[in-house]
Amino acid sequence: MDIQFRIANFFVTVRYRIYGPPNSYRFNAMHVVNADIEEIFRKVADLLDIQNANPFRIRAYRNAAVTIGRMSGNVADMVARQEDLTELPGIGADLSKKILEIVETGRLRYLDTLEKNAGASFSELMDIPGLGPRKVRALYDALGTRNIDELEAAAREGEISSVPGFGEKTEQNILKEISRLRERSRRLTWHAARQAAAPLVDYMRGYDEIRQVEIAGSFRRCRATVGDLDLLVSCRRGADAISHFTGYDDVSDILSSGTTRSSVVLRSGLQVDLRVIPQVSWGAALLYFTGSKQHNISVRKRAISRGLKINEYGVFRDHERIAGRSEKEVYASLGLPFIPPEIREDRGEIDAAEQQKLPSLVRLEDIRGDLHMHTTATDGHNSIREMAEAEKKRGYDHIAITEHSRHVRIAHGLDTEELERHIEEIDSVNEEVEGITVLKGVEVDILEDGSLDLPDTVLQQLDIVICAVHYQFNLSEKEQTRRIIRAMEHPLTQILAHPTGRLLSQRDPYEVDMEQIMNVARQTGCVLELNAAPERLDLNEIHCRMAKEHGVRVSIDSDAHAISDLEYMAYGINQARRGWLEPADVINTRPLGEMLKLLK
Ligand code: DGT
Ligand code: CA
Ligand code: CA
Repeated sequence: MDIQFRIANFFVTVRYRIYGPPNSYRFNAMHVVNADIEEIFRKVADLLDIQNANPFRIRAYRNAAVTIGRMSGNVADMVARQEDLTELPGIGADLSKKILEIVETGRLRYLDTLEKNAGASFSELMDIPGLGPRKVRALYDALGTRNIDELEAAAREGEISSVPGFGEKTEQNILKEISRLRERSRRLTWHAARQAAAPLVDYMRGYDEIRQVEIAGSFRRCRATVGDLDLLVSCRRGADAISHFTGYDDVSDILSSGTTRSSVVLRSGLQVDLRVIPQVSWGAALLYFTGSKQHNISVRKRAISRGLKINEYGVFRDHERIAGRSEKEVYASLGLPFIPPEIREDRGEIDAAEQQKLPSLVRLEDIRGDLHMHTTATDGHNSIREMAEAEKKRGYDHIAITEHSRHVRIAHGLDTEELERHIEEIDSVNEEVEGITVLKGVEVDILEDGSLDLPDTVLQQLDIVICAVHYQFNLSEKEQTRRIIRAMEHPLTQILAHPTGRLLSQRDPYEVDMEQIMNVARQTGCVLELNAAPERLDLNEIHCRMAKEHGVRVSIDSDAHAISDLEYMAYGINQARRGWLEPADVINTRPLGEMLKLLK
């Protein structure tokens, strides 16, 4: 999907529809989301890289992309409020002007120029994992492959394996990744979906005639990625709701529009299906459209076995509606308590409900600390003190500052001496700030052989040692597993960060035997992290549940690089709930003293 095309297309539609011809158009800053700017900057960096541009310039765009991607406030809102963008870290006058251009026009002419100069869709090719700027260039030089279709054709013909530096394995990988890419690019992260969903829900709620508004589907179940939004409303006259809906500013395409349902595509490419629901059916419809499909099927089986019929209009005995207004009522009519949307995946929740054994899922209010974050000492944007003050406001009683170790050069990882200075700074913040304890931590790199990137003498001075894999993702499953296990068995490591390394819509998890990791975690007392960054959510829900079953404890951490990222904790909670985790399974639901006792 070409982001610039999507954005520009939207602007053309809206310009003409609302504002008349382009000249009279004044931008409406609402519509460009941070992810759009991030993606454009990332593409600029990649294209500059292919063209062997100045590394400093390339780095500037990459850093800007990261900065903007990690912000939870909207850059477009800052523009609307005429705030100074150069206040953002790494954004100078030139980048600030480019951001303005993107927010105002939905495009960056500079990117167009770079693409045009290249004469090929290099940016599209670089979306394929394993293909960086150099390899894309090499393939282009050898085979003339200019886009994904041409690359796929070349791979099928076996031409890629004949290019020096590319073997048959790479060729097969490219084919595999192309099909994964096509699958992935259809889904957004939950975070990105929320950025589109929240203003839409507000807009619908703002319409007097509408009584209830809810987003159902995978979004309500808090899946890590969302295919489309399923919006339900109740309204006296369906047609009013539909015309209000299709009149929403962010709509780029109306796919269908009737009297009780309509589908549109938002400017971000996200499809929204709206259904107008009669109030007597609200609960039945909410349950049906929340899904999952498999959960619905099991619910229907249960209804049938009790001589009932269930559909999106209600639960019926013969022709009499016996339930439908609320989900609670619908479940009750089937002899079940309310089942939280996050676990409606047909993974045993109906049996558990039947036996009154549903888990008491962990909630955001249960969290007392956050054990993984970065500050200005490495690649973060706020100081130790600022992070501590912000977390104190959240009511936490402890946090851990966990900078990168030296191996992660891109993130300015600390060496031994720098870390020791950093420890002193944390000590002094602890003296100044009351009501919250700042633990001294590190996110130490697991080197290729499974050893750690800092000497034991340094690690011993810390309260929390988190270990993590940040490179060499493509080892075999056996090697990767052995590498990680060695790090977990190190007497000083306490937490394994983002255990599978996945980056949603960018990188698949590395190959690792999670069953073995779980066993070693139990034996050693190593805690597994549920990294709550929206593009990670790693452990995933299946692994959370596995951890619980293995008696392995989980730590839900924001991995914040700025104060605004601290809210990622909520995304981690969503995922933990999907994995059936209860407060007792999560170490940072405990006050500091108890939490420390759970660390090895
Ligand atoms: P997504 O959009 O791919 O992230 O996933 P969902 O779960 O939102 O799926 P979607 O949008 O296709 O449909 C929304 C809900 O509607 C789904 O979770 C369950 C319900 N649903 C859709 N199609 C069927 C069906 O054929 N049978 C049943 N029982 N339920 C369905
Ligand atoms: Ca959906
Ligand atoms: Ca749908």
